[in-house]
Amino acid sequence: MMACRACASADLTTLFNLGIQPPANAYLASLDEPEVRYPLALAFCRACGLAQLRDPQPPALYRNYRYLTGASAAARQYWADYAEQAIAPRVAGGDLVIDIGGNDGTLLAQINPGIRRINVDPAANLAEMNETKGIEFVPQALDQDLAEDIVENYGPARVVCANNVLAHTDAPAALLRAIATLLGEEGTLIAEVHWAHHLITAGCWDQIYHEHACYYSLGSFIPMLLACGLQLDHAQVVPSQGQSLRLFCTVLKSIQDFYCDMPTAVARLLEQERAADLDREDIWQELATQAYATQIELVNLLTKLKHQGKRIVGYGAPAKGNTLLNFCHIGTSILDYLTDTTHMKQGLYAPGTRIPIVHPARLKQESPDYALLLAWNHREAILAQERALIARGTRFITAMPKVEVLEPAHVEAA
Ligand code: JHZ
Repeated sequence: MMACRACASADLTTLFNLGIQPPANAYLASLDEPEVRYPLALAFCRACGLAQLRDPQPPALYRNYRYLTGASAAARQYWADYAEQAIAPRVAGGDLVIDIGGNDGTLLAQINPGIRRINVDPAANLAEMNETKGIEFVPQALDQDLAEDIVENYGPARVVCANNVLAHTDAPAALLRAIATLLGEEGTLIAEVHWAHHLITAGCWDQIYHEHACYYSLGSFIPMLLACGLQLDHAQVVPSQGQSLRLFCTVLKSIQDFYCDMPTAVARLLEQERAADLDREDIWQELATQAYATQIELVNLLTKLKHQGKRIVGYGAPAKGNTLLNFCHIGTSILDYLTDTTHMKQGLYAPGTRIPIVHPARLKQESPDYALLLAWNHREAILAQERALIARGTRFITAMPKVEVLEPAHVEAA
Protein backbone atom coordinates (compact mmCIF):
# COMPACT_ATOMS: atom_id res chain seq x y z
CA MET A 1 0.00 0.00 0.00
CA MET A 2 1.26 3.48 -0.82
CA ALA A 3 1.35 6.45 1.55
CA CYS A 4 -1.57 8.88 1.27
CA ARG A 5 -1.32 10.87 -1.96
CA ALA A 6 -2.44 14.07 -0.21
CA CYS A 7 -0.95 14.04 3.29
CA ALA A 8 1.67 11.23 3.11
CA SER A 9 0.18 9.40 6.11
CA ALA A 10 0.70 5.63 6.18
CA ASP A 11 -2.69 5.13 7.86
CA LEU A 12 -4.59 3.87 4.81
CA THR A 13 -7.21 1.17 4.91
CA THR A 14 -8.69 -0.77 1.98
CA LEU A 15 -12.42 -0.15 1.50
CA PHE A 16 -13.48 -1.94 -1.63
CA ASN A 17 -11.78 -4.40 -3.90
CA LEU A 18 -12.94 -4.29 -7.52
CA GLY A 19 -10.70 -7.13 -8.67
CA ILE A 20 -8.03 -7.12 -11.35
CA GLN A 21 -9.04 -4.80 -14.17
CA PRO A 22 -7.43 -3.36 -17.29
CA PRO A 23 -7.04 0.45 -17.48
CA ALA A 24 -10.45 1.86 -18.40
CA ASN A 25 -9.29 3.71 -21.52
CA ALA A 26 -7.09 0.86 -22.84
CA TYR A 27 -9.35 0.02 -25.80
CA LEU A 28 -8.02 -2.85 -27.90
CA ALA A 29 -7.28 -2.68 -31.62
CA SER A 30 -7.80 -6.44 -32.09
CA LEU A 31 -9.08 -9.42 -30.15
CA ASP A 32 -5.59 -10.94 -30.22
CA GLU A 33 -4.02 -7.99 -28.46
CA PRO A 34 -2.74 -9.03 -25.04
CA GLU A 35 -4.16 -7.12 -22.10
CA VAL A 36 -2.44 -6.08 -18.93
CA ARG A 37 -4.63 -5.98 -15.83
CA TYR A 38 -3.87 -4.39 -12.52
CA PRO A 39 -5.51 -4.62 -9.07
CA LEU A 40 -8.23 -2.01 -8.61
CA ALA A 41 -9.04 -1.27 -4.98
CA LEU A 42 -10.30 1.81 -3.19
CA ALA A 43 -8.60 2.87 0.04
CA PHE A 44 -9.25 5.58 2.62
CA CYS A 45 -6.76 7.77 4.47
CA ARG A 46 -7.69 7.83 8.15
CA ALA A 47 -5.54 10.93 8.63
CA CYS A 48 -6.96 13.34 6.01
CA GLY A 49 -10.09 11.52 4.76
CA LEU A 50 -8.99 11.25 1.11
CA ALA A 51 -10.43 8.22 -0.68
CA GLN A 52 -7.89 6.98 -3.21
CA LEU A 53 -6.65 3.93 -5.05
CA ARG A 54 -4.77 1.50 -2.84
CA ASP A 55 -2.08 0.81 -5.45
CA PRO A 56 0.07 3.07 -7.64
CA GLN A 57 -1.38 3.88 -11.05
CA PRO A 58 -0.32 1.63 -13.95
CA PRO A 59 2.44 3.17 -16.11
CA ALA A 60 1.81 5.25 -19.25
CA LEU A 61 -1.94 5.61 -18.80
CA TYR A 62 -2.14 8.77 -20.91
CA ARG A 63 0.48 8.28 -23.61
CA ASN A 64 -1.82 6.99 -26.35
CA TYR A 65 -5.13 8.29 -25.07
CA ARG A 66 -8.42 7.35 -26.74
CA TYR A 67 -10.67 9.67 -24.77
CA LEU A 68 -11.54 12.86 -26.66
CA THR A 69 -13.00 15.78 -24.73
CA GLY A 70 -14.88 17.08 -27.76
CA ALA A 71 -16.43 13.75 -28.76
CA SER A 72 -20.06 14.79 -28.24
CA ALA A 73 -22.14 17.91 -28.81
CA ALA A 74 -23.08 17.90 -25.10
CA ALA A 75 -19.42 17.95 -24.05
CA ARG A 76 -18.47 20.64 -26.60
CA GLN A 77 -21.24 22.87 -25.23
CA TYR A 78 -20.09 22.28 -21.65
CA TRP A 79 -16.52 23.41 -22.40
CA ALA A 80 -17.70 26.38 -24.49
CA ASP A 81 -19.73 27.54 -21.46
CA TYR A 82 -16.71 26.99 -19.18
CA ALA A 83 -14.51 29.16 -21.44
CA GLU A 84 -17.09 31.92 -21.53
CA GLN A 85 -17.96 31.91 -17.84
CA ALA A 86 -14.70 31.01 -16.10
CA ILE A 87 -11.83 32.04 -18.39
CA ALA A 88 -12.99 34.95 -20.57
CA PRO A 89 -13.65 37.38 -17.67
CA ARG A 90 -10.11 36.82 -16.35
CA VAL A 91 -8.03 37.33 -19.52
CA ALA A 92 -7.12 40.07 -21.97
CA GLY A 93 -5.05 40.19 -25.19
CA GLY A 94 -1.48 38.96 -24.80
CA ASP A 95 -2.21 36.95 -21.61
CA LEU A 96 -1.14 33.33 -21.36
CA VAL A 97 -3.63 30.51 -20.67
CA ILE A 98 -2.28 27.01 -20.03
CA ASP A 99 -4.50 23.95 -20.01
CA ILE A 100 -2.99 20.99 -18.15
CA GLY A 101 -4.28 17.76 -19.67
CA GLY A 102 -6.12 19.82 -22.29
CA ASN A 103 -6.64 16.70 -24.42
CA ASP A 104 -7.84 17.53 -27.98
CA GLY A 105 -7.84 21.30 -27.36
CA THR A 106 -11.64 21.57 -27.11
CA LEU A 107 -11.47 24.09 -24.23
CA LEU A 108 -8.56 26.22 -25.49
CA ALA A 109 -10.13 26.41 -28.97
CA GLN A 110 -12.97 28.38 -27.35
CA ILE A 111 -10.61 31.14 -26.25
CA ASN A 112 -9.85 34.15 -28.38
CA PRO A 113 -6.64 33.37 -30.33
CA GLY A 114 -5.33 36.84 -29.26
CA ILE A 115 -4.64 35.07 -25.96
CA ARG A 116 -1.58 32.80 -25.99
CA ARG A 117 -2.70 29.19 -25.49
CA ILE A 118 -0.62 26.19 -24.45
CA ASN A 119 -1.85 22.67 -23.86
CA VAL A 120 0.45 20.54 -21.66
CA ASP A 121 -0.67 16.93 -22.06
CA PRO A 122 1.32 13.67 -22.21
CA ALA A 123 -1.02 12.24 -24.90
CA ALA A 124 1.34 12.74 -27.84
CA ASN A 125 -1.25 11.14 -30.16
CA LEU A 126 -3.38 14.30 -29.75
CA ALA A 127 -0.70 16.77 -30.95
CA GLU A 128 -2.10 17.19 -34.44
CA MET A 129 -5.64 17.92 -33.25
CA ASN A 130 -4.24 20.80 -31.20
CA GLU A 131 -1.95 22.12 -33.90
CA THR A 132 -4.81 22.32 -36.42
CA LYS A 133 -6.64 24.49 -33.88
CA GLY A 134 -3.59 26.78 -33.61
CA ILE A 135 -2.84 25.66 -30.04
CA GLU A 136 0.73 25.12 -28.91
CA PHE A 137 1.04 21.54 -27.65
CA VAL A 138 3.62 20.28 -25.14
CA PRO A 139 3.42 16.46 -25.12
CA GLN A 140 4.52 15.97 -21.51
CA ALA A 141 3.09 15.56 -18.04
CA LEU A 142 3.61 18.79 -16.09
CA ASP A 143 6.39 18.64 -13.52
CA GLN A 144 8.45 21.27 -11.71
CA ASP A 145 11.21 21.44 -14.35
CA LEU A 146 8.70 21.92 -17.16
CA ALA A 147 6.84 24.60 -15.17
CA GLU A 148 10.09 26.53 -14.64
CA ASP A 149 10.98 26.20 -18.34
CA ILE A 150 7.58 27.52 -19.41
CA VAL A 151 7.78 30.51 -17.06
CA GLU A 152 11.28 31.29 -18.28
CA ASN A 153 10.22 31.19 -21.93
CA TYR A 154 6.68 32.62 -21.81
CA GLY A 155 6.34 34.33 -18.43
CA PRO A 156 3.70 33.37 -15.84
CA ALA A 157 0.20 32.32 -16.86
CA ARG A 158 -2.88 34.46 -16.19
CA VAL A 159 -5.02 31.32 -16.02
CA VAL A 160 -4.06 27.67 -15.61
CA CYS A 161 -6.84 25.14 -16.18
CA ALA A 162 -6.56 21.64 -14.75
CA ASN A 163 -9.82 19.84 -15.42
CA ASN A 164 -10.02 16.19 -14.44
CA VAL A 165 -6.27 16.00 -13.90
CA LEU A 166 -5.72 16.53 -10.15
CA ALA A 167 -7.45 13.21 -9.49
CA HIS A 168 -5.49 11.57 -12.29
CA THR A 169 -2.07 11.40 -10.68
CA ASP A 170 -0.29 9.62 -7.84
CA ALA A 171 1.46 12.90 -6.97
CA PRO A 172 -1.22 15.63 -6.78
CA ALA A 173 0.81 17.81 -4.38
CA ALA A 174 3.79 17.91 -6.76
CA LEU A 175 1.41 18.81 -9.59
CA LEU A 176 -0.14 21.63 -7.53
CA ARG A 177 3.32 23.00 -6.70
CA ALA A 178 4.26 23.00 -10.39
CA ILE A 179 0.99 24.79 -11.17
CA ALA A 180 1.76 27.37 -8.46
CA THR A 181 5.05 28.04 -10.28
CA LEU A 182 3.17 28.60 -13.55
CA LEU A 183 0.77 31.05 -11.89
CA GLY A 184 3.33 33.44 -10.44
CA GLU A 185 1.80 36.09 -8.15
CA GLU A 186 -1.24 37.07 -10.21
CA GLY A 187 -2.60 33.97 -11.93
CA THR A 188 -5.68 31.87 -11.18
CA LEU A 189 -5.93 28.08 -11.24
CA ILE A 190 -9.34 26.84 -12.39
CA ALA A 191 -9.63 23.12 -11.67
CA GLU A 192 -12.43 20.61 -11.92
CA VAL A 193 -12.49 17.38 -9.95
CA HIS A 194 -15.36 14.94 -9.60
CA TRP A 195 -16.83 15.42 -6.15
CA ALA A 196 -16.70 12.71 -3.50
CA HIS A 197 -20.04 13.98 -2.16
CA HIS A 198 -21.74 12.97 -5.41
CA LEU A 199 -19.90 9.67 -5.61
CA ILE A 200 -21.22 8.77 -2.16
CA THR A 201 -24.73 10.24 -2.30
CA ALA A 202 -25.47 8.95 -5.82
CA GLY A 203 -23.49 5.73 -5.27
CA CYS A 204 -21.89 5.87 -8.72
CA TRP A 205 -19.00 3.54 -7.95
CA ASP A 206 -18.31 3.06 -11.69
CA GLN A 207 -16.18 6.23 -11.42
CA ILE A 208 -13.57 4.08 -9.71
CA TYR A 209 -10.88 3.15 -12.24
CA HIS A 210 -7.11 3.31 -12.53
CA GLU A 211 -7.06 6.84 -13.97
CA HIS A 212 -8.88 8.16 -10.93
CA ALA A 213 -6.24 7.90 -8.24
CA CYS A 214 -7.98 10.41 -5.90
CA TYR A 215 -11.66 11.02 -4.97
CA TYR A 216 -11.67 14.51 -3.51
CA SER A 217 -13.86 16.14 -0.97
CA LEU A 218 -13.09 19.78 -0.14
CA GLY A 219 -12.27 18.56 3.35
CA SER A 220 -9.43 16.38 2.08
CA PHE A 221 -8.36 18.73 -0.74
CA ILE A 222 -7.98 22.06 1.07
CA PRO A 223 -5.13 21.15 3.47
CA MET A 224 -3.08 19.78 0.54
CA LEU A 225 -3.80 22.90 -1.52
CA LEU A 226 -2.69 25.22 1.29
CA ALA A 227 0.46 23.16 1.87
CA CYS A 228 1.31 23.70 -1.81
CA GLY A 229 1.13 27.50 -1.47
CA LEU A 230 -2.34 28.00 -2.98
CA GLN A 231 -5.65 29.07 -1.50
CA LEU A 232 -9.23 28.41 -2.53
CA ASP A 233 -11.09 31.64 -3.38
CA HIS A 234 -14.27 30.11 -4.73
CA ALA A 235 -15.85 26.70 -5.33
CA GLN A 236 -18.96 25.76 -7.23
CA VAL A 237 -20.76 22.52 -8.03
CA VAL A 238 -21.00 21.87 -11.77
CA PRO A 239 -22.91 19.12 -13.62
CA SER A 240 -19.90 17.27 -15.00
CA GLN A 241 -19.73 13.50 -14.34
CA GLY A 242 -22.89 13.81 -12.25
CA GLN A 243 -21.47 16.52 -10.01
CA SER A 244 -17.97 17.95 -9.98
CA LEU A 245 -16.34 20.82 -8.13
CA ARG A 246 -15.03 23.80 -10.06
CA LEU A 247 -12.30 25.35 -7.91
CA PHE A 248 -10.75 28.81 -8.27
CA CYS A 249 -7.35 29.08 -6.60
CA THR A 250 -4.68 31.76 -6.29
CA VAL A 251 -1.37 32.13 -4.51
CA LEU A 252 -1.73 31.70 -0.72
CA LYS A 253 -1.73 34.90 1.30
CA SER A 254 -2.12 33.49 4.81
CA ILE A 255 -3.38 30.15 6.11
CA GLN A 256 -4.83 31.85 9.17
CA ASP A 257 -6.74 34.40 7.09
CA PHE A 258 -8.06 31.64 4.87
CA TYR A 259 -9.55 29.72 7.80
CA CYS A 260 -10.78 32.85 9.65
CA ASP A 261 -12.43 34.39 6.61
CA MET A 262 -13.34 31.41 4.48
CA PRO A 263 -15.20 32.19 1.21
CA THR A 264 -18.92 31.64 1.84
CA ALA A 265 -19.36 29.13 -1.00
CA VAL A 266 -16.45 27.04 0.32
CA ALA A 267 -17.80 27.07 3.89
CA ARG A 268 -21.23 26.01 2.63
CA LEU A 269 -19.87 23.07 0.64
CA LEU A 270 -17.73 21.94 3.58
CA GLU A 271 -20.90 21.97 5.68
CA GLN A 272 -22.65 19.82 3.08
CA GLU A 273 -19.74 17.36 3.19
CA ARG A 274 -19.89 17.23 6.99
CA ALA A 275 -23.62 16.52 6.87
CA ALA A 276 -22.92 13.60 4.50
CA ASP A 277 -20.18 12.27 6.87
CA LEU A 278 -17.64 12.07 4.07
CA ASP A 279 -14.83 11.84 6.60
CA ARG A 280 -16.24 8.56 7.94
CA GLU A 281 -14.76 5.33 6.71
CA ASP A 282 -18.02 3.36 7.04
CA ILE A 283 -19.83 5.78 4.71
CA TRP A 284 -17.30 4.92 2.01
CA GLN A 285 -17.67 1.22 2.69
CA GLU A 286 -21.30 1.49 1.57
CA LEU A 287 -20.05 1.98 -2.00
CA ALA A 288 -19.01 -1.67 -2.02
CA THR A 289 -22.43 -2.77 -0.78
CA GLN A 290 -24.04 -0.70 -3.52
CA ALA A 291 -21.74 -2.15 -6.18
CA TYR A 292 -22.63 -5.74 -5.25
CA ALA A 293 -26.34 -4.85 -5.22
CA THR A 294 -26.06 -3.25 -8.70
CA GLN A 295 -24.15 -6.25 -9.96
CA ILE A 296 -26.87 -8.70 -8.88
CA GLU A 297 -29.79 -6.55 -10.04
CA LEU A 298 -28.30 -5.59 -13.39
CA VAL A 299 -27.05 -9.06 -14.31
CA ASN A 300 -30.42 -10.57 -13.31
CA LEU A 301 -32.30 -8.07 -15.46
CA LEU A 302 -30.04 -8.44 -18.50
CA THR A 303 -29.93 -12.25 -18.38
CA LYS A 304 -33.71 -12.40 -18.00
CA LEU A 305 -34.08 -10.21 -21.11
CA LYS A 306 -31.56 -12.32 -23.01
CA HIS A 307 -33.51 -15.47 -22.15
CA GLN A 308 -36.56 -13.78 -23.63
CA GLY A 309 -34.56 -13.41 -26.85
CA LYS A 310 -34.12 -9.65 -26.60
CA ARG A 311 -31.30 -7.79 -28.32
CA ILE A 312 -29.29 -5.54 -25.99
CA VAL A 313 -26.47 -3.09 -26.78
CA GLY A 314 -24.51 -0.55 -24.74
CA TYR A 315 -24.96 3.19 -25.34
CA GLY A 316 -21.60 4.96 -25.06
CA ALA A 317 -18.20 3.44 -24.32
CA PRO A 318 -17.05 5.75 -21.50
CA ALA A 319 -14.22 4.84 -19.16
CA LYS A 320 -16.65 4.39 -16.27
CA GLY A 321 -18.73 1.96 -18.35
CA ASN A 322 -15.74 -0.35 -18.43
CA THR A 323 -15.62 -0.47 -14.62
CA LEU A 324 -19.31 -1.38 -14.58
CA LEU A 325 -19.05 -4.02 -17.29
CA ASN A 326 -15.88 -5.61 -15.94
CA PHE A 327 -17.09 -5.66 -12.33
CA CYS A 328 -20.41 -7.21 -13.42
CA HIS A 329 -18.76 -9.58 -15.94
CA ILE A 330 -21.05 -8.37 -18.70
CA GLY A 331 -19.56 -9.33 -22.06
CA THR A 332 -20.57 -10.19 -25.59
CA SER A 333 -22.97 -12.92 -24.46
CA ILE A 334 -25.18 -10.06 -23.24
CA LEU A 335 -24.27 -6.91 -25.18
CA ASP A 336 -23.86 -7.15 -28.96
CA TYR A 337 -21.83 -3.95 -29.16
CA LEU A 338 -21.29 -0.51 -27.64
CA THR A 339 -21.98 2.58 -29.72
CA ASP A 340 -19.78 5.65 -29.29
CA THR A 341 -19.45 8.99 -31.05
CA THR A 342 -15.65 9.08 -30.48
CA HIS A 343 -14.13 8.26 -33.86
CA MET A 344 -10.93 6.99 -32.16
CA LYS A 345 -12.91 4.34 -30.21
CA GLN A 346 -14.95 3.05 -33.17
CA GLY A 347 -13.63 -0.25 -34.54
CA LEU A 348 -11.90 -1.05 -31.23
CA TYR A 349 -12.89 -3.39 -28.39
CA ALA A 350 -13.71 -2.46 -24.80
CA PRO A 351 -10.92 -3.39 -22.38
CA GLY A 352 -11.57 -6.56 -20.40
CA THR A 353 -14.97 -7.40 -21.86
CA ARG A 354 -13.81 -7.16 -25.50
CA ILE A 355 -17.17 -5.88 -26.66
CA PRO A 356 -16.86 -4.26 -30.12
CA ILE A 357 -17.38 -0.50 -30.33
CA VAL A 358 -19.30 0.78 -33.34
CA HIS A 359 -20.56 4.01 -34.88
CA PRO A 360 -23.93 5.13 -33.43
CA ALA A 361 -25.48 4.84 -36.93
CA ARG A 362 -25.86 1.09 -36.18
CA LEU A 363 -28.55 1.93 -33.63
CA LYS A 364 -30.65 3.71 -36.22
CA GLN A 365 -30.35 0.79 -38.62
CA GLU A 366 -31.08 -1.94 -36.09
CA SER A 367 -33.26 -0.44 -33.31
CA PRO A 368 -32.30 -3.09 -30.73
CA ASP A 369 -34.79 -3.93 -27.97
CA TYR A 370 -32.67 -2.42 -25.18
CA ALA A 371 -29.77 0.03 -24.83
CA LEU A 372 -27.81 0.03 -21.57
CA LEU A 373 -26.96 3.68 -20.89
CA LEU A 374 -23.28 3.59 -19.92
CA ALA A 375 -22.74 7.34 -20.46
CA TRP A 376 -25.33 8.07 -17.72
CA ASN A 377 -23.87 11.50 -16.99
CA HIS A 378 -25.23 12.65 -20.37
CA ARG A 379 -28.63 11.07 -19.74
CA GLU A 380 -30.81 14.07 -20.53
CA ALA A 381 -28.97 15.00 -23.72
CA ILE A 382 -28.99 11.38 -24.91
CA LEU A 383 -32.67 10.74 -24.20
CA ALA A 384 -33.54 13.99 -25.96
CA GLN A 385 -31.47 13.11 -29.03
CA GLU A 386 -32.81 9.53 -29.20
CA ARG A 387 -36.54 10.23 -29.23
CA ALA A 388 -36.91 8.60 -32.66
CA LEU A 389 -35.11 5.45 -31.47
CA ILE A 390 -37.36 5.27 -28.41
CA ALA A 391 -40.43 5.81 -30.61
CA ARG A 392 -39.29 2.82 -32.70
CA GLY A 393 -39.37 0.68 -29.52
CA THR A 394 -35.83 0.69 -28.08
CA ARG A 395 -35.91 0.93 -24.27
CA PHE A 396 -33.07 2.48 -22.30
CA ILE A 397 -31.76 0.71 -19.19
CA THR A 398 -29.80 2.62 -16.55
CA ALA A 399 -27.51 1.13 -13.92
CA MET A 400 -26.57 4.42 -12.25
CA PRO A 401 -27.85 5.74 -9.93
CA LYS A 402 -30.17 2.72 -9.92
CA VAL A 403 -31.01 -0.22 -12.14
CA GLU A 404 -34.10 0.72 -14.08
CA VAL A 405 -35.79 0.26 -17.45
CA LEU A 406 -36.85 3.72 -18.62
CA GLU A 407 -40.37 3.52 -19.96
CA PRO A 408 -41.24 6.16 -22.61
CA ALA A 409 -43.40 8.04 -20.08
CA HIS A 410 -40.29 8.43 -17.91
CA VAL A 411 -38.32 9.78 -20.81
CA GLU A 412 -40.99 12.31 -21.73
CA ALA A 413 -41.04 13.56 -18.16
CA ALA A 414 -37.23 13.93 -18.04
P1 JHZ B 1 -17.62 10.72 -20.50
C1 JHZ B 1 -13.59 10.52 -19.05
O1 JHZ B 1 -14.47 9.60 -18.42
C2 JHZ B 1 -12.19 10.10 -18.83
P2 JHZ B 1 -15.63 8.94 -19.25
C3 JHZ B 1 -11.45 10.89 -17.80
N1 JHZ B 1 -10.65 9.98 -17.02
C4 JHZ B 1 -12.28 11.61 -16.84
O2 JHZ B 1 -11.87 11.87 -15.76
C5 JHZ B 1 -13.64 12.00 -17.23
O3 JHZ B 1 -13.87 11.80 -18.59
C6 JHZ B 1 -13.93 13.43 -16.90
C7 JHZ B 1 -19.81 8.93 -25.67
N2 JHZ B 1 -21.07 9.56 -26.04
O4 JHZ B 1 -17.47 12.11 -20.92
C8 JHZ B 1 -18.60 9.82 -25.80
C9 JHZ B 1 -21.83 9.01 -27.07
O5 JHZ B 1 -21.43 8.00 -27.68
O6 JHZ B 1 -18.80 10.40 -19.67
C10 JHZ B 1 -17.68 9.29 -24.71
O7 JHZ B 1 -16.90 8.22 -25.19
N3 JHZ B 1 -22.99 9.63 -27.41
C11 JHZ B 1 -10.62 11.92 -18.47
O8 JHZ B 1 -15.06 8.27 -20.43
C12 JHZ B 1 -18.64 8.76 -23.66
O9 JHZ B 1 -19.89 8.54 -24.30
C13 JHZ B 1 -23.46 10.74 -26.77
O10 JHZ B 1 -24.54 11.24 -27.12
O11 JHZ B 1 -16.40 8.13 -18.28
C14 JHZ B 1 -18.84 9.76 -22.55
O12 JHZ B 1 -17.67 9.80 -21.79
C15 JHZ B 1 -22.70 11.28 -25.70
C16 JHZ B 1 -23.19 12.50 -24.96
C17 JHZ B 1 -21.51 10.66 -25.36
O13 JHZ B 1 -16.36 10.31 -19.70
